[in-house]
Order: sequence, then structure tokens, then C-alpha cells
Amino acid sequence: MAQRPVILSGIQPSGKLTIGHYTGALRNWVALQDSHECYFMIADLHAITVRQEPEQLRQRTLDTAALYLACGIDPQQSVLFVQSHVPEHTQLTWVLACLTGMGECQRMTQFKEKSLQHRHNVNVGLFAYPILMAADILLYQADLVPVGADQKQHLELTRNLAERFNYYYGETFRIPEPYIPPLGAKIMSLQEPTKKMSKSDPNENAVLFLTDTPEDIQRKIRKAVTDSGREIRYEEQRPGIANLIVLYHVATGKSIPEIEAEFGSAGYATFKAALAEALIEFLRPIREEYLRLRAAEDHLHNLLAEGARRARERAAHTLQLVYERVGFLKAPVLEFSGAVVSNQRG
Ligand code: AQP
Repeated sequence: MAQRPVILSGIQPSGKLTIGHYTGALRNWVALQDSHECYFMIADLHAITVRQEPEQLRQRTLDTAALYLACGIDPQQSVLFVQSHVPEHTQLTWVLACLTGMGECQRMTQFKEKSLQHRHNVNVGLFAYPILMAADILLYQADLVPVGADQKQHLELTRNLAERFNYYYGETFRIPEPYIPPLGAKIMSLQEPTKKMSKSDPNENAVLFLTDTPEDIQRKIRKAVTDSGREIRYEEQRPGIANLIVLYHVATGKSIPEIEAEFGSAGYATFKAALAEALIEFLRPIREEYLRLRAAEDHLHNLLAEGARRARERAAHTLQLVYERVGFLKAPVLEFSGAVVSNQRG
């Protein structure tokens, strides 16, 4: 069988997933599964660049896995795994970090933005985030990486690092290309529609979570910020109503002109009521499947263990090649006594 192009992507378990993660990532991933060899990770190493509460992080990692599945990721077809279960990610990061200039990381727009957002915790991990992302991609010899506009700069760095490594040490990495999904709708905050909808937004009314109840959805849509005027028309200078129209399109599959023709001058209240209903019906099967899968925690752990095994198979192969090329001595095979090391004295 001809080799299918390899794809790697992931989402950080830094909060509950939003409808933006569905439109910008998950639905595109589902569409790629047949034609590509897909590696979908839960990016917990990336998540701790911002402070996370440990028990919450553990729960959210499982929540995210259940949502990947509820949205249609097939664990037989695709490799679904937790990033920290594959230690090769951090191991390759170090090698790549030694090839990265400080200035290259300093230039990253996301670093500048996140440093402002988290002024009290501008840590080295946040600075090195794009190097970890490069390691994620290069470990799997990915051909394609689905990226939103905000990640293009990081992919460019990945390509530069791969070319630099290949130049110094010989052909090792495939050079990945960006994959711009055909359906890349960016969903904006319901409260500040010029800002991307983000799972860590402290204002819950700004965010539609994939697991929201019908009551949550109704309340959030009712409170969603709209612009002056009455017409239901998609215009960039009216970001509030434009965002709601996009959401209606996502929930119903109707085109923007169809939606404009259907609602025209019906008024915001009528449109919002129809939108809330459409979103409730659209999210209902995802939420129900999520609740079913989330309750079967042992099954989730088993799936993630199998995913880690399959991911490591590929990642370990690349890392071994990298270590050889760099000049590391072949590591001895170690046997451990199994003794437990305690942090308590005495
Ligand atoms: N609002 C969105 N619209 C469209 N796509 C979105 N994505 C995220 N939000 C939207 C897509 O999800 C993938 C990465 O998600 P992530 O959680 O790893 O990173 P993020 O983009 O930083 O997401 P958040 O919700 O904004 O996270 P926090 O609040 O933790 O910083 C990408 O494919 C992205 O395009």
C-alpha cells in the first residue's frame, strides 16, 4: 500500500474545549483520517508553560481524550496519545534547543503576547514553546501540519530547525509543509468578538464549550454581544453578528447568503433564539457521547496506553537516528532493581 502523508496535531488540555477547537481543529482532523497517517496528541507538556493545577490537569487530559473521540477521532485509524507519555518529545527538544538562537524565540509573536498575559510567570518553557512544537512535528517525520494563522511563525521555525539539523548532521528530518484546512472558521469570543474564543478566558459567558448544557448555550447566546443595527448581515465591521452568523453556519451547514436570506430583518432576538436551538441540537450528540466515554475511565486509559505505544514506535526511531547523528554514545540497556526511591529521610 502506498504510504499516506503523515499529519501531526494537538490541543493543550489547559481548559475545556470550545466550539472553536471543533471548527479550527477537530472536524478537520476527522476529515483527514482516511487519507493520512494521523498522530493526534493531547499537548500536556505545552499546557504547563502556563501554571496548571495538577489534579485539574489530569482530569482535563482525560476530558480532552474523551472529546477527541466524541468528535469522531477513530483510535484504530489514528494514533491518539498524551504528549508526556512519549519522552522523546522532551529529549528531541533539548537537541533542537542547542541549534536555536535566542533571537529566534524572542521574535515569536505568541511569546510576546503570552508574556504580557502572564506577566508573573514568564518562564523558560514559554520561551522554548516553539522548540517543543518543532520536536513534536519532526519526531513523527510529519509531511503536513494543520496550522491556524497564529501558528505559522512556529511552523516556519520548525522548518528552519529541520533544515539546519540536516545541513550540519546529514539528511534526517522531513521538512513539513503547512496544511491550511478548507474549513478553518475562526470563532471569536461571544463577549469581545474581536478576540479569539479561548478556553482559558476567565469570562465563561464568552466561551461556548463543547460540553455546555442546553441552558448554558441559551444563556450565553442571549448574552452574546452584538453590534448596532438590526440586519442579520455578515459584515467584517460588525464582528459580533458576523461571529454569530458563522456559528449558525457551523451548526446547520447553511451558507452565509442562505442565513442572511432566512433572517434578514427578523431582528437579533429571533436570530439568537434560532441560533441557540441550532447549537443545542448540534452539540447534543457530542456532549452525550463525551459523557458516555468519560464515564469509562479504564477504557480511556487503555486507549491512551495503546496510542503511546504506537507513537513511541515512530518517535523512538527518529530520536535514535538523531542521537547517532549528533554523536552521542549508544546508551547501555539498563536493568533496574525495582527499589522505590522515597523523598522522605530516615
Ligand atoms: N476560537 C478558535 N477558532 C478556531 N480554531 C481555534 N483553535 C483554538 N481556538 C480556536 C484551534 O485549536 C488548536 C489549538 O488549540 P490549543 O488549545 O492547543 O491552543 P490555543 O489556540 O491557544 O487555544 P486556546 O483555547 O486559546 O487556549 P488557551 O486559552 O489555553 O491559550 C489549533 O488548531 C487552533 O487553531
